[in-house]
Amino acid sequence: MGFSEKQEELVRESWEMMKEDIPALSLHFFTQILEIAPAAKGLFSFLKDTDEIPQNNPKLKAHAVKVFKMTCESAIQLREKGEVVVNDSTLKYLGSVHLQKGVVGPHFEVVKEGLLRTVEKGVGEKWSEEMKGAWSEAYDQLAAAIQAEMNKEA
Ligand code: HEM
Ligand code: ISQ
Repeated sequence: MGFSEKQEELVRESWEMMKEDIPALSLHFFTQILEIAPAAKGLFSFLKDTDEIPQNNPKLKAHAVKVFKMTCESAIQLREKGEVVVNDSTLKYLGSVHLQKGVVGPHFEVVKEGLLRTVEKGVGEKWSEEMKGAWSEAYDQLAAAIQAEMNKEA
């Protein structure tokens, strides 16, 4: 437990690198998720009715970026405060969106794996076990906060 300065730096640094290549990495993120859990496709409004993951879809990109940005913010909070405190109304909103879309616990592991593979692709040679650990921890804490809100509402 405890998130170090080094870990926060690893997450920040890798996200900075990834920002240069959002279109390709967003696509990669979704591709990984659907490879692991093909049925997840039906959850996303912009994927439901297509055979392929649409290239350069603004909604798809925006969604993928939000997940990365929030995980990055989660890392910063973990370092500063020792816990993830998403603004109350954001958390309530995210809890209800995911609940309503039919997202369940195991999906969070799928998205985590997809996220880690995407960071790995995005940073290339900079990838390390330490970086993986930092992203994992930041994601897990954020996912726990969202799931706690989902459980409250269910
Ligand atoms: C929507 C974040 C986990 C599926 C969203 C939105 C955000 C978000 C910001 C957009 C809400 C909006 O603007 O309307 C996150 C974060 C996650 C997470 C930070 C984990 C830490 C998951 C998981 C799944 C999932 C595990 C299941 C595969 C969805 C779906 C939508 C959504 C289906 C609605 C997309 C649409 O059709 O418009 N999520 N999410 N999310 N999320 Fe997540
Ligand atoms: C979860 N929630 C919203 C958007 C997403 C994009 C990619 C992977 C997972 C996601």
